[in-house]
Amino acid sequence: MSSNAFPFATLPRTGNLNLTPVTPLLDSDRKPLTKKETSADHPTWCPGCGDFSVLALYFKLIERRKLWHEKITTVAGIGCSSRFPYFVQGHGAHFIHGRALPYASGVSISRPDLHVFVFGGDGDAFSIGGNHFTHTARKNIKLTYVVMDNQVYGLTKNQTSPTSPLGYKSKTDAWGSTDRPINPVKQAIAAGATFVARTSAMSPNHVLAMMEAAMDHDGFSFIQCLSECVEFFPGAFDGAIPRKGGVFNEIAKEHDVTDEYAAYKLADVAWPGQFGIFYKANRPTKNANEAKIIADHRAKVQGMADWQILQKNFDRMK
Ligand SMILES: Cc1ncc(C[n+]2csc(CCOP(=O)(O)OP(=O)(O)O)c2C)c(N)n1
Ligand code: SF4
Ligand SMILES: [Mg+2]
Repeated sequence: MSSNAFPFATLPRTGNLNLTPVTPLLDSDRKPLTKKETSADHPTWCPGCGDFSVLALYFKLIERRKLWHEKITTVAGIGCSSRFPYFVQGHGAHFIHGRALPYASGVSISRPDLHVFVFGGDGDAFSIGGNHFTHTARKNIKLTYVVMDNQVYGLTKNQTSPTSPLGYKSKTDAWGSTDRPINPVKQAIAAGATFVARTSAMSPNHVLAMMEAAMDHDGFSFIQCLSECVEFFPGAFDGAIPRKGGVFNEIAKEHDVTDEYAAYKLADVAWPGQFGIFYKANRPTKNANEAKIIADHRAKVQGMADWQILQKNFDRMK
């Protein structure tokens, strides 16, 4: 056949195409990624923003847990905190405001080899995304959701959020908020989340411990992480920062994390409250349930062509 039949084959090569076979690298031979290899764009947060600390600890988690670029999956909605995926070198998506969880659920169910991390803010999670939070929790989708709670809408420059305290003055509540704030930990437990924890960006070792425990949990793991907005709500969490005269009360070792009612009660302790794992339960994930339905169905139609499967379904509907 003349080369004219395949004109594209005669095009000059622009790249350096190396066709020498390469020996696949074994995971055991790969080195953990360093912060330098994991960081992407320079974060655009205000100097001193609590979100820097959460990002640094995510890099640390990636290094400790030997997640390589092709396994890193970082999803977020919209907000200052939700800019997170831009700063991480790996798979990621900056999705629609409040809709990070449905998107991440699809990734989680279709790619069981990945652990999906979702980062976002209190507005993204509990205002516009409030319904998705409830349903992702009750469905027990396997992923880790870290809400960087600064008790304000930061990106849009100071509106009252669902976690802003009573009396908080903002552009939407010039005379102080009169709306009772939600308690994210209580909300998560009530919605059916199977791992519920609280931490603070000002306690780095604690954040890392919570993220590691969340990652190891087979189900929906939720972490409320207090993260100060130094621009619009400075000093919001001083009461939980020991070097500022506050107290960081870790949950007592005796607390039974499988006791839902005890967890709920503990979550209700007045500000600055308690920090650590409130609740943890083993329940089947939607990932496992869906995988079983698919496997059972595949077993029933084994050996059949696609059109035969379709015909069978049509016949059943007659
Ligand atoms: C559908 C839609 N509604 C409203 C907005 C405007 N908006 C962008 S971020 C945001 C709130 C962000 O607050 P939060 O989730 O607490 O994140 P933070 O900036 O505080 O980290 C709002 C209302 C939007 N982008 N899309
Ligand atoms: S506005 Fe607040 S939340 Fe946003 S980057 Fe600045 S300090 Fe952080
Ligand atoms: Mg916020």
